[in-house]
Amino acid sequence: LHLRGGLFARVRASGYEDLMPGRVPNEFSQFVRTSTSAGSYQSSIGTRKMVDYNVLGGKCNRGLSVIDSYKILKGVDVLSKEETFLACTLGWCIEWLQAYFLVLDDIMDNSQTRRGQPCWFRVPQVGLIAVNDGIILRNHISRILQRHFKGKPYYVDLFDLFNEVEFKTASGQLLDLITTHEGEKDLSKYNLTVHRRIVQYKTAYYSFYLPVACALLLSGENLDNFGDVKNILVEMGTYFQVQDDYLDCFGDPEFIGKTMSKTFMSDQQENYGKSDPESVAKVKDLYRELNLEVLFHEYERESYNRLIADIEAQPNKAVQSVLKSFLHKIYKRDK
Ligand code: DMA
Ligand code: MG
Ligand code: MG
Ligand code: MG
Repeated sequence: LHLRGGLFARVRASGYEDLMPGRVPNEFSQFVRTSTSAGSYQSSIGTRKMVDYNVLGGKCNRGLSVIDSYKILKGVDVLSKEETFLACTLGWCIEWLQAYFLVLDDIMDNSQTRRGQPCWFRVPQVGLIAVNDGIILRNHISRILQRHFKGKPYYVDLFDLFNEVEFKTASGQLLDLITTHEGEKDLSKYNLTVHRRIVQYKTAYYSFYLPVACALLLSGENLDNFGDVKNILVEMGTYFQVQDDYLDCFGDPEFIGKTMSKTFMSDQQENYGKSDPESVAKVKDLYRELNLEVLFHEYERESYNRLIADIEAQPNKAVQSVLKSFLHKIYKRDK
C-alpha cells in the first residue's frame, strides 16, 4: 500500500516544510514541548510526533476508498504514478480531517482511549494543547491541497468540498453534544429523527460522501450531477454510525481500541449519559433486556437490502461498483 508507506512521509513532509524556519538540524526544535513538572525532563513532543500519533493507527478505510473508487471510476486496475500520488494525497487529507475531528471529539466526549492508545489530550505533556493540535491538523489539509492541487481545474471544487463537509461534520458534532450531554434528564427530544440527523451530519458526509466525491473530482466529474450518489452514501454512513454505536456498546474494547464513555437512548434516566462504570453497566443491561442486539442485526440486514436496491437502480455501472465496494467493506464489520 502506497498509502501507508512512503507516501505518508511525502505528504507529511510537504505539509511541514514551511513549519521549519531556519532549517536547524532538528527541524522541529522550535515546536518542542517539554514537561514543566519539577524540572524533570521528559521526552519531548514535536509536531511530527503529534501527526504520527493522531493520523496513523486507524484502519485508513476512508483514505483507501479514494484510491479504490478512483480506480473503479477510471475502469483500471493500476493508476499511473501521478494519479496514484494525487489519489493518495486526497486520501491522506481525509485521514488528517478525521484525526482533527477525533482529537477534539475525544476531549468533548471525555474519552480515555483511541486506536488502542490513550487519547491525545490524555498524554501528560499534551493536555488541552490538543485543541490547538486539532487546528494545526486541519490547517494542513488546506496546505496540502494548495501544494499539490493548485492549478488543477477542480482545485476550487476540492476546497469547497472539504469546507462544506467539515461544516456538516461540525454541525453534527454540535447536535450530538447538545442532545446527549451528561446528566440530561429530559430524553424526550432524543428521538429517532434527531438521532438520524446527528449521525448523518457527524459521520456520513466525511466518512462516505467525501472519499467518493474526491475520486469523482479527480476523474473530472462535476459533483452537481451526483446527487443520488450522495444520498446513497449518506444513507450508508448512517448505517455505519449505528454500527459504531453498537460496537462501542457490544464490541470487544480490546479489539475496537476504545471503550464506551457514554450511553445513549435510555429510559434509565438516572443513569443516562453518565460515564461512571456502574451507570454504564446498568444501561448496558437495559439494552440487553430490550433485545438491542437482535434488533440491531435485523436493522443491519434491512439497511443492506435497501442500499443494494438503491445502488442497483443507479444508471452508471462504474458508480454502482464504487458504491457496492464501499458497502461490502462495512457490512457486518466487527471493528
Ligand atoms: C465521532 O463520533 C464523530 C466524529 C466526527 C469524530 P463518536 O464520538 O461517536 O465517535 P467515537 O465513538 O469514535 O468517539
Ligand atoms: Mg467520541
Ligand atoms: Mg462524539
Ligand atoms: Mg461512538
